[in-house]
Amino acid sequence: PKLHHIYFFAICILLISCEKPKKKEVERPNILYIMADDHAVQAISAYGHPISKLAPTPNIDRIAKAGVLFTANYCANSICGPSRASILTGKHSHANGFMQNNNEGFDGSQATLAKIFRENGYQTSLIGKWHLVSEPTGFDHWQILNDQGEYNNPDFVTSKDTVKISGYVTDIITELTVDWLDQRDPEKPFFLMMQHKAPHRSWIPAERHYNLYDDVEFPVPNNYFDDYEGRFAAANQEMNVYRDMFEGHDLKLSIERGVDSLRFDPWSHVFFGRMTPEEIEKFWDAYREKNDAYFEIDPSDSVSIAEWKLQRYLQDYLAVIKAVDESVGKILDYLEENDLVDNTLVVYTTDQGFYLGEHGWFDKRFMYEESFIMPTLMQYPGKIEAGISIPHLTQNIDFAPSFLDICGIAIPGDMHGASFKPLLFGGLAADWRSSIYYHYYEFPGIHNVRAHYGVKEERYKLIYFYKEDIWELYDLQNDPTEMKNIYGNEGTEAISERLKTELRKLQDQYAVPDEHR
Ligand code: SGN
Ligand code: CA
Repeated sequence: PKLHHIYFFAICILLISCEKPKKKEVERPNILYIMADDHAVQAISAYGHPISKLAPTPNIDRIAKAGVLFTANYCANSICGPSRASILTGKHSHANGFMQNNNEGFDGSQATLAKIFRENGYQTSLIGKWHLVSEPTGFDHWQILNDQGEYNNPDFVTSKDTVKISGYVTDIITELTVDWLDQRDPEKPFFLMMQHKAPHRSWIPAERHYNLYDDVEFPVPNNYFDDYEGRFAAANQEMNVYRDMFEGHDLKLSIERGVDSLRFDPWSHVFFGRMTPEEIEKFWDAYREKNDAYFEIDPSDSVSIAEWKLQRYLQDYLAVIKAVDESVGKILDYLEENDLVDNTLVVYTTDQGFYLGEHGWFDKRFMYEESFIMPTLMQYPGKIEAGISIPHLTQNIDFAPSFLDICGIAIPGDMHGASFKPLLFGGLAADWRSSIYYHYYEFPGIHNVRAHYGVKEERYKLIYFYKEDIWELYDLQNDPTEMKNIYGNEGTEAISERLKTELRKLQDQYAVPDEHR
């Protein structure tokens, strides 16, 4: 071939390669943040707990398969509003001002994830549970449940009005989310928070799941009949399944065999008060027979009664989660059908963990593992390797800086959290933190959990109930269910001293004011 032929071919190749449609830059991914309320790690099958094997969550697990499972992500304050405030601000409770559920409302004038995303050209949307009392700020679109929200025919609040929407809360939130995705501006990235009420108390399943787990017997935790020896606050809570659950409201028991009337239900306005007569009839058709089984138990057999109550609790709680899992499946399918998978960081998490009978409990609040840990899964194919797990100590205060970092947005200097982007993208993390700080404030309050703060390392956890001046120390390696408070035991003094120093160091680092130490 002559030289001018070679030139000709070279120019052709150059032109063809130039003409290739340029793939859109994937620098600014969308963030699809899915959060449940009170979803325990024990109830997500990707985490492998025995309970979840009997009630699997195949759709939530898809996220772990396609991406990452966080195995040591913890909240800063194990209760709804405070956890949400920490997520939005990247700060511990004392700094964002939302320290307990009962307060005047989140200070929406401070910097939040939604505001920062919006300022950086993102469309921002919030659908579902909010629970921060004041109106949301920083969202182009928001449609939220009223306070805790209701399971059946729930009210949805917007800046304009409050409207009752027919249907089951989890399904409605999913539909509203899909509707919003359909009408969004496809030219701009989005930051979307889809926040379920489920599986929050009082665990009312979707009608189609009323009988889902009737024939399943869930494992009873070894410490279901905990005697709380050596643990003052644990002994004084009011969140015991067999003592504190309301037999109507929570356990959905009938007053008598075959009688379609609930036992004690102090908040009927959120239960039958939200249902149509036909829906109430369907409820009884599903529960009448299984409620009758309760009357077969000898009332003086307190162990059998307690175990029956645990089974009912878990059957309902996990049936509620079934609809959440279906919701996640619908959303993931939507991303696939609309070519959004590669360009979207999907997050699945919850505001805090939950007890499924461990220590005899439901609810949360304590710094003990089950309520402290937050199940957290993320996918971002191409960027996050599929099927990995992150065992590092991360916290909900890290969400805001991490999401911003992943989207190439500068992290405000006053956020407490750190970006875990390097951990996600396979970078080195030699200098990642080795301890985390926790602080629960809401006392006095429902469930009677004393205020406390503490520090957790991989192996040891030190907790201080500061109003009572009581310390607890746990060795999670030898005592993973936190049954033995070894504080003050011979030979543990040096560990306690070291952890106290670490605790004060963290309080200094986060500038915890003296009044909260
Ligand atoms: C309600 C629940 C409590 C729960 C709090 C806080 N009772 O008061 O059991 O601890 O919410 O939950 S209920 O029967 O009315 O649901 S949180 O998730 O919002 O923090
Ligand atoms: Ca919650």
